[in-house]
Amino acid sequence: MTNASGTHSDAHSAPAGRGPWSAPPGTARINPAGRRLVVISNRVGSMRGAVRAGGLAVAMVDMLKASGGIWCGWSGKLAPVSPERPEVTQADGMTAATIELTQAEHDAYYNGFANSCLWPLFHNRIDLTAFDRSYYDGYLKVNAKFARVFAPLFKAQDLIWVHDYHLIPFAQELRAMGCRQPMGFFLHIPFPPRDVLLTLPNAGRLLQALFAYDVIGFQTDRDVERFVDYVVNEQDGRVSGDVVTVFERSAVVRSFPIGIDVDNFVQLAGSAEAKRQAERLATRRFAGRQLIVGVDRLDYTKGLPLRFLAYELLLETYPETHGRLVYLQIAPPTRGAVPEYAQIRAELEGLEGHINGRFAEVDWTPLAYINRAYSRRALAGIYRAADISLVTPLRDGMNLVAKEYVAAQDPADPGVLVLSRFAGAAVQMRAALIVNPYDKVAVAEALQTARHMPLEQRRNRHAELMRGLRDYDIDRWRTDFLEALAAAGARHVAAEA
Ligand code: ADQ
Repeated sequence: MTNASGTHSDAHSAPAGRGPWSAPPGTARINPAGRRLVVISNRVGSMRGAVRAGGLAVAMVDMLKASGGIWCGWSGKLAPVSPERPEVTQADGMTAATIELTQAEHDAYYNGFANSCLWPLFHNRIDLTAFDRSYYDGYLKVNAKFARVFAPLFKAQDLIWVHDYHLIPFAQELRAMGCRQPMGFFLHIPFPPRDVLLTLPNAGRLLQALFAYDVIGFQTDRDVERFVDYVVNEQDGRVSGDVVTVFERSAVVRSFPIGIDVDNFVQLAGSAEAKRQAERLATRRFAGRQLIVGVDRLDYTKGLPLRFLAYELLLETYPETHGRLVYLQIAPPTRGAVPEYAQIRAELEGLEGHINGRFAEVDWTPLAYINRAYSRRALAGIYRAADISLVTPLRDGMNLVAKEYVAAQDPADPGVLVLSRFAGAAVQMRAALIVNPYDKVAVAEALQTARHMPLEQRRNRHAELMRGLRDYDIDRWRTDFLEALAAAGARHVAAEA
């Protein structure tokens, strides 16, 4: 692992949870040193919604409750006129502050610049990237509005943690209003290579906006390297240790690979609902057959058409799989207003029909493709029942499904993870079967290897993967980030004194 300076990063090797607000393992470790935490993301998760939405939202809520913090963002609702004041609600020691957006704001900011421009671009899909100036204007306006509406809620001692590509210019807007709190930004998606980023007409301005933050966090050291490559070679930036200086500002730039709440997922997999779900799969639909599972948001970055084709190739190459293997792909639709998402949906339906039409028998359907979301518990049961998990994104910041699958396994008889080398998770999960998702022959062969992997090898790989999951879990991710942010804030104070 290398960091911004090309030296060994401590992001993966520092002891977990040793921050000023760390308590012994097993107790709530998050207590931001007397400072209140403010989280800003596109959408705000409610506590009930957070449990459904998964580990990340739960981790945020825990952290906010521990500091009496605030979570700010879009309410998820559209209104004819967007208000200038947030709706503030309080529950269980945390505050949620939300605003509604107009359809036009949402179209330009969310469907437009965030999801039709930055999302494809950062995932190396220049071919799908819509460079529309009106999208960028709308994006800047909504970021400015977020800053205007939420800033009155912030206190001088707060730590401000901003999430993801929707909100890159948010801190710059706050700074222009005179806010001096420590501000950190975490990018959940990959950072693109320099040549890809340079296709964005306003890349320089966007990158300059990032330097209003004190800490800029990425999923992996590869993302850090790509970011530094751009800043040094295109903007004359300087790097010293993990501090990058450019545009007359300095920021700490580091990787903070996101993890999961491992024990919670182990417990979920042992819950009554998970067991019911697993039994349902084992005794009814997939009785006596090996099960491959894929769980992804329906998104063109997840590599689903190629994955279907790799499965088809497996069925074609190894006729002994017929009647003995089922691939269950769960993919709930997202971002329906962006045309590429409707296209991928239609493409997958066509491929599903083609594969089942070609290979199915009256008593066997080789591919089950389901477009719905499941509860965390049901999902844990599905993972547990699966002999193989197929996680083959073409590009992914991290990929939490790979981690959840491993945590849900029975250590005595674990399944096998087949994982794309282009998921951030592949950096840590070397004991998975790592594949090139563009190479359907390699993916089909990995599936065949997984089908026949001896128990001892499965156990060894699983144990190693679990060690990695526990070493860098969600608690360490949030603690490391907040420590870096608090330290950057302390340096500010010292510099200004
Ligand atoms: P995503 O692109 O959404 O996240 P991922 O990391 O796999 O990708 O997270 C998806 C989450 O949604 C998982 O927790 C999964 O369990 C859940 N999920 C998926 N399908 C589901 C279904 N049918 N029912 C219920 N739950 C479902 C972005 C980045 C990733 C990065 C994360 C976190 O694109 O690279 O890992 O943020 O930083």
